[in-house]
Formats: sequence, C-alpha cells, structure tokens
Amino acid sequence: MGSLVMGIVNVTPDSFSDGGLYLAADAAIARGLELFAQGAAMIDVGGESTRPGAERVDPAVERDRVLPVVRALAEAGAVVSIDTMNSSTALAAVEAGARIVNDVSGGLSDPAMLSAVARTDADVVLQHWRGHSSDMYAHAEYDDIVTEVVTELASRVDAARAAGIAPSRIIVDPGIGFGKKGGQNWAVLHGMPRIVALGHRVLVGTSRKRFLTETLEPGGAEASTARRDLATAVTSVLAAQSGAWGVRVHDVAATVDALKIADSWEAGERWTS
Ligand code: PMM
Repeated sequence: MGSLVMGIVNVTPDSFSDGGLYLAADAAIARGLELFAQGAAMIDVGGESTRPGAERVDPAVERDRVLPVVRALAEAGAVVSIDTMNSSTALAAVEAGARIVNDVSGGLSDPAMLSAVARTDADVVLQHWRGHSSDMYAHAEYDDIVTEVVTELASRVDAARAAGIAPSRIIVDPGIGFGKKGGQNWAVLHGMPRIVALGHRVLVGTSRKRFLTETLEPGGAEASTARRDLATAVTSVLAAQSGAWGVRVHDVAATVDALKIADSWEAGERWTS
C-alpha cells in the first residue's frame, strides 16, 4: 500500500472541524510542524473554508493568511500543498515554496487556474466538484454516481492536459462531501477502483466529514472529534487498500499508525521465519 498522509492546516476562522484554531500564522506554522513530525508526507495549507454554506474569501485575504505559513513550512523541509481555488494564490504559494496546488474545484472556479499551474512545476490536485459551498447540495443529484464522478474527473484531467500540465503532475480526488450527501459518499468510496483506473494518483479526503457522523450516529446526534478521527483512520486505510496514493487528514498520528498496522498485515505474506 504505502499511501502517503497529507496533514491539514486550515488557516481560517470557519472551517468545519478546525476553524479558528490556526488563524494566527504562528499557531498554523506550529500545527504544520507538529503534523510533519508525526509523519505527514505533505502539509495542505488552506485559507478559505469550503464547509457547506461557506461564503467566498477575498483572494488578498486568503494570501495574507496562507503565505507566511507556506513559506515557513517549506523552509522547514515539508512538502507543502496549497488548498486554493484562486490562481493568484496558487502562483504566490508556489513562489513561497508550495509544490502541490490543491484545487477543490478541479480548475472550474477560476478559469485562469490550469494555465497558471501549467507555468509552474507544481503538481496539481483536481477534485470532483459541482459548485461552490454556498449551495453545493443543490448539485447532489446523480443517476449513477460513480460513473458520473469518473467521467467528470476525466474531463478535468483533459482540461488540465489541454492547458499544458503533464499527466505525471496530475492527482485526482473524488471530492468526498463536495456535492455529495450521506450514502452517496460511501458509493463513491466503494467505487474507488474505477477512479484509480483513470491512471492518475488518487487523493482521498474523508477526515471528520459529516457522512462519518451520520453513519456513527444515524439518529442525528453529534459524534465527538475522537470518534470521527477513528472513523477517518479506518476509511483512510480502506482507501489505501483500494489504491489511493494519498489520504488527507486532520489527525495525522492516528492515520499514520493505522496505515503502519495495515501495511504490516500486507507484509505478513512475506514473513518466512
Ligand atoms: N476536503 C476539504 C478541503 N479540501 N481538498 C481535497 N483535495 N480533498 C478533500 O476532500 C478536501 C480538500 C474540506 O475539509 P476541511 O474543511 O475539513 O479541510
């Protein structure tokens, strides 16, 4: 398996599970360094919340939030990913040391994004997305969700290639929770092999998302962060077993441990004495 763990640092006041905790640059940098020390292979830094219902953030405000954090983590030797839908923020972050541009809209939100990324040597994450968070569930209508996610991701890959991004730089992501409700997310995760069959690295982000709480507490109660982190470690291992190249999580230590255990299980096949 050997999947890589991407640690999350949201430099926002309003992200779903960690909004407000790391809004100050010092706190965000310290958190990123902590996740790096815990075994994160890359750190995803974001300055705009995409929680359901979230309003857009001015790109200048977004840049003020993320750039000091990107610069400090890159200087410390971390592989930094910039979670942004804005080409101006992506370019500034790459200039500050980011090596991956993580666009949850797969290049759909900012028409200049893919050509901007093409001019850099950064990798790009193209996530499945059907619209901004203000009304994302309005688009959660599917006849055959796995086929539609695969087809729509393939068209984003085509757009990225047409803009001049080499296939080897492209990572795809099914966009768990983005324009997908409850069981639709499980359908997409179950369909992972068809997403892997697109032939690109696949990143999967289930961390602490609402569909996990809905599964743990079908009656509508809240599930604690600890329970959602345990659920995330499990879904991340299952994603890795289904061929994910990377998993995006808040609780890096738990998922690193879970992947170590799952990898040892697999390695048992080669144990001879
Ligand atoms: N999820 C969130 C934000 N960015 N990026 C990628 N590539 N994949 C995801 O699933 C993803 C993302 C929302 O989660 P958060 O607000 O808890 O960070």
